[in-house]
Amino acid sequence: MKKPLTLILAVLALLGQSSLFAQKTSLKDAFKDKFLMGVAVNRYQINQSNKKETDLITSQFNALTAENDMKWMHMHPKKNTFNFEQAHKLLKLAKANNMFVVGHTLVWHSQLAPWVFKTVNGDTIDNLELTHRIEKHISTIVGKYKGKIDAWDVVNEALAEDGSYRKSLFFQIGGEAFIENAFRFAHAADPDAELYYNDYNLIDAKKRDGAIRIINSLKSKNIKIDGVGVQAHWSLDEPSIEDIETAIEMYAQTGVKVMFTELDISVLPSPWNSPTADVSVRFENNPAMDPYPNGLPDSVQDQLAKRYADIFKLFNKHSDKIGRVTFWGLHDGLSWKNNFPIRGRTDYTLLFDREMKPKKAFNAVIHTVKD
Ligand code: 9MR
Repeated sequence: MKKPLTLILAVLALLGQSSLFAQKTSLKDAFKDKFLMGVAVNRYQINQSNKKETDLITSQFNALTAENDMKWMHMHPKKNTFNFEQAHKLLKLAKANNMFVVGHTLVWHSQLAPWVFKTVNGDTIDNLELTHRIEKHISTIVGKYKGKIDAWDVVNEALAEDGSYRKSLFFQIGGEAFIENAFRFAHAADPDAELYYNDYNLIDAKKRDGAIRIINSLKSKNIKIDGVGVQAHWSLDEPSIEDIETAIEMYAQTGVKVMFTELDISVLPSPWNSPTADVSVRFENNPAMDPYPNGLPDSVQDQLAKRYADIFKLFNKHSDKIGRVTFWGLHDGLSWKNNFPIRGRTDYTLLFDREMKPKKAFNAVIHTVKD
């Protein structure tokens, strides 16, 4: 009689421990031997306006990215005006909590300042002037944080969906050399900072091959690039685990680290065939496109948890190639997906709900390490 009872008690204790494990373990601790776990923070969070949010950020994550505040329009709004206030505050929060800091982002066609491509007369600048402006932007900002900001998304979204260069004004004026210039200037300003190329849809074969072309081209010219940032704005079924795995392996073969830099999983119907992050495209809202305004049904909650678990199982398998996984927002209420590609919807993209409570997906992610 004694033995079975002891066994039952032991099993019960184990079961209890396993669910307690998920509740008590933080993401950063659970994945400490795998990769960094990061989060994108908004202005209020950088300002530490809400203690509950600050506590969640610092207890769960060990890497920080500014969701908006370090983009060109904020840091360099006029030709001779730089604004360092928010970046300083971000660093303060990060350093006080031993967190890795990613500078997002140096050269991007979006959230730019209107003066960047214009002469004082309103004409479009030439390549030489563009190169000077990119150099000043990068050397001033990266130089200011030399030895403090650990890594930079040097160039963001320079590719079109077919893998060719996006026809942004950076490309139209500067040609493909604007990319290598940006990496050169960043390296010169802080030789120790990690430098990344960052983009969305980087699992799709054509765009993936475009990114590999950029990485190989930089490497062939001896220009430092340390990582590729796969943004990872994904859905419940796209991209497939197989395609994500192929991309991880192919990127790793070029010799760079793979980073998942803006992870979120939308559970809402998409007006497109494939997920994207091109913020210039928007659609009208209607009830069919916004099916869960009052809460997520359990069945979809389960699907989301399973999708997250499948993704993290794959990440764990390839943790030798992955440097960091960053979630694009702290909790569902703050996800940019509530307003994109349709404004005013209710999405459930992240691991914490609108009350900042861990969702099933959180436990599922933690359990991929434990199991
Ligand atoms: O999450 C950001 C959102 O608050 C901004 O309105 C938007 C404007 O372009 O940028 C979002 O972040 C983007 C990131 O900087 C680059 N990759 C795509 C992200 C989602 O648009």
